[in-house]
Amino acid sequence: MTETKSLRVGMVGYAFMGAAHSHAWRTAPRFFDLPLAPQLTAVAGRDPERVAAAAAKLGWESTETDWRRLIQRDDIDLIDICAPGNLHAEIAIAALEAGKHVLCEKPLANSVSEAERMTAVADSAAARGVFSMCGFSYRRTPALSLAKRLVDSGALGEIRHVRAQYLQDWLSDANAPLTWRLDKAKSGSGSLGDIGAHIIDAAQWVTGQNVAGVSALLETFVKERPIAGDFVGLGGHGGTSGPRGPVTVDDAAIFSARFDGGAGSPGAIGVFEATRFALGRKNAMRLELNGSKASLAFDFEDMNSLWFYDSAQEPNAGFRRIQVTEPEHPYTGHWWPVGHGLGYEHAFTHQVVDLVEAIAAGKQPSPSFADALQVQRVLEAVEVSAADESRWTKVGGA
Ligand code: SOE
Repeated sequence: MTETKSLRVGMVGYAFMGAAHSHAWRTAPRFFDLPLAPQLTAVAGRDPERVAAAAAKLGWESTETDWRRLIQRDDIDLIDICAPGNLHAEIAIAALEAGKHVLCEKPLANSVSEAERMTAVADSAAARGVFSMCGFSYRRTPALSLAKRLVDSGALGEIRHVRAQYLQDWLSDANAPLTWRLDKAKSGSGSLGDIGAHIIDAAQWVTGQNVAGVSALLETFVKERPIAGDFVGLGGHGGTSGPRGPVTVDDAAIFSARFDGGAGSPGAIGVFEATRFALGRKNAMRLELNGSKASLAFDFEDMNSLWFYDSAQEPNAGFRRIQVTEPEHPYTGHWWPVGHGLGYEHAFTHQVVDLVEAIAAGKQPSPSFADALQVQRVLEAVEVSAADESRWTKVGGA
C-alpha cells in the first residue's frame, strides 16, 4: 500500500476562524479521500501560553510565537492565515515567496493596493506550482454550490435581479466590546468587509458576473464602545462604566449595483445589505436571483434548502424547496445518509477538500487572489461612493 503524501500546515491565528479552519483540516481527510494528508504541524500566535492552550485544544502538534518563524520552517508546506486583515498582505507575500502555498481568510486585504501586490506575487508563485486561495467559504455551502450549478446550466435564463443580504445582530448592544473588527487599522472596514465581502463574492461567483458600479451608504450607529481588554470573540458585553474608545469602521453597508453581464448578455442589477445590527438575525447570509426563466433563493439560516421557482412549472405554483442533502448534490454524498443535514463548519471542510485537491493536481484553486482582488475593488468603490453622497462609482479595473 502506498502512503498518502502529507500536506504540512502552519496556521497563523487561533480564534474563531482558527478554530473553524482547525476543525476543517482535521475533518476533511476523515470524510473525503484526499490526495494529500493534511497534517496540523504548527500554529502561531504572539502569546506563548495562549497559543500552547489553543494548540492543545485544536489539535496542533507544535507552536510558534512569531509567524515569520513558521514561514521559515522547512517542515511546513502551506500557511493558513486566520489573523486580522492588516497582517494578510505581509504574511501571504512572505509565505508565497518562501515557496509555501497559502490559504488566506477574507477579505483578502485591507486595501486594493495590498490586494494587488498579493495577487501579483500569487500569480508568479502559481507559475512555479505554489498556490493560493482566499477563504470565501460560503461558496462551499452545498445549496449555494447547487445555485451556481443551476445558473451555469442556463436554468435561470438571463439574470435580471440580484438581491444579497448578510444580516447578523452581534453588535446591536451598544456595550459590546471594541474588538479588532471595529478598528479600521486592523480590519480595513466593518460590516462591509467582514460580511459584505462574502455576499459580493457569492453574488459574483453564482451569477458569473462582476459588479461594475455602485451607489452606496455606510453608517456607524454606535460611535464609541468599551475597550476590549482581554476579550476576544464576537459580541459580548463590555460593561458601562469603564473606558471607551472610538469605532472607526462602518456598522452597516447598503448599496445598489450594476453587474457587467456575460458574453453578449446584459448585466443584472443588484441590491446589497450587510449589517451586524439586524436584531434577531444571526447568520442570515441570503442570495436571491430572478432570471428570465426562473428564480432561486437561499438563506444560510435555512442552509440545507435552496428555493427554486421555475416559470415552466404549473403557473403560480410558488417556490419549491430543494432539500440539498442528497448524494447528487455538491459535497453532501460524503456526509450523513437520508437527509440528516449539514452546518456552518462543513463549508470550511469543503474548502480544505477543494484546496488540497487543486494543490495535488497542480491547478489554481478557486477563489484565487485575483478573484478576491475583484471583491476588494467593489469594497473600495462602496467606500468611495458612500464618502461622496452615494455618487455612482465605477469599480476600478472593471
Ligand atoms: C463575523 O461577522 C463572522 O465571523 C465573519 O467574520 C465570518 O467570515 C462569517 O463566516 C461569520 O461571521
